[in-house]
Amino acid sequence: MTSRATATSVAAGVGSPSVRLTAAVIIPALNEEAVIGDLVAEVRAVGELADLPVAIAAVYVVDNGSTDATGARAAAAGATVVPEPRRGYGRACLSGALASGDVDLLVFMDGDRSDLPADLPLLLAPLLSGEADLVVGSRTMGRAEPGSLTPQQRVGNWVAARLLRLLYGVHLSDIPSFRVIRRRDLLALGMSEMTYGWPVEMIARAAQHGLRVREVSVTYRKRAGGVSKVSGNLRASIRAGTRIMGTIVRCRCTRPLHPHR
Ligand SMILES: Nc1nc2c(ncn2[C@@H]2O[C@H](COP(=O)(O)OP(=O)(O)OP(=O)(O)O)[C@@H](O)[C@H]2O)c(=O)[nH]1
Ligand SMILES: [Mg+2]
Repeated sequence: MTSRATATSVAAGVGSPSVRLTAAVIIPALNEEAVIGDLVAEVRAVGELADLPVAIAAVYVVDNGSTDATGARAAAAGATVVPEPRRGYGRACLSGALASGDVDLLVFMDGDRSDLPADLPLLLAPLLSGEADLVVGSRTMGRAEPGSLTPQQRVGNWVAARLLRLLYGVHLSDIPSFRVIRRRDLLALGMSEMTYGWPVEMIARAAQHGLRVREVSVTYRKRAGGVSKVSGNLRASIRAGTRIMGTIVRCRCTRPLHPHR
């Protein structure tokens, strides 16, 4: 892991190959003790790659009120644990973003080890070359392992992506968990959605702010352990789907909150 002190940190330098930007990886986690240690180790291994174009300053696991050993296992694997007892996927992501301090980029990925940290360079490339401001990893365009996405997830994500295209002109094939954005851009979006609407709010608000949203193909793995909280549960899936669609429409009709600092 490269410390921030050893990396040149110039936020305005995105697009300049001579500047090595810093990144914080933020992992929201609720009862993921079975997999969180391995995931943090994978992220740290990617951080050690000599040719990684950014310096990973820290890995933040936001422990969202877990009742198992998620926090302890994340810490043992080398993550900085951010306690966020108020439940909600979006709330956990925002707490991680606010805790991350003065880094250039924020990387978000799920805590169930479905996203592949080794794909990080693919997500970074369009942002570092100056072609994009928010990059998301499409699982449907890439390689989703059999069983990693349920049919209802695929249909729901497709509908959400069409709605985003219709209302915001953003062309995406998926609403994924793996994302990269400049920290200052994220905080300027004034994010307010605290549950599963967070990813679509990020995309909608980014489009409203004139940020360029791009997707790249990534690999998506089947949850390696622990209990499925959303996609494997019909009621939770309907609740999440309703929240996601409602957020897309709400963002079209309302102004964002004041920027976070
Ligand atoms: N459900 C839920 N997940 C949370 C919460 N806070 C953080 N998370 C984490 O958010 C990530 C996404 O949730 P998942 O349970 O993987 O949702 P999913 O990928 O749609 O479905 P499954 O993987 O089948 O459970 C995981 O890392 C969770 O541990 C929360 O309040 N509720
Ligand atoms: Mg999952």
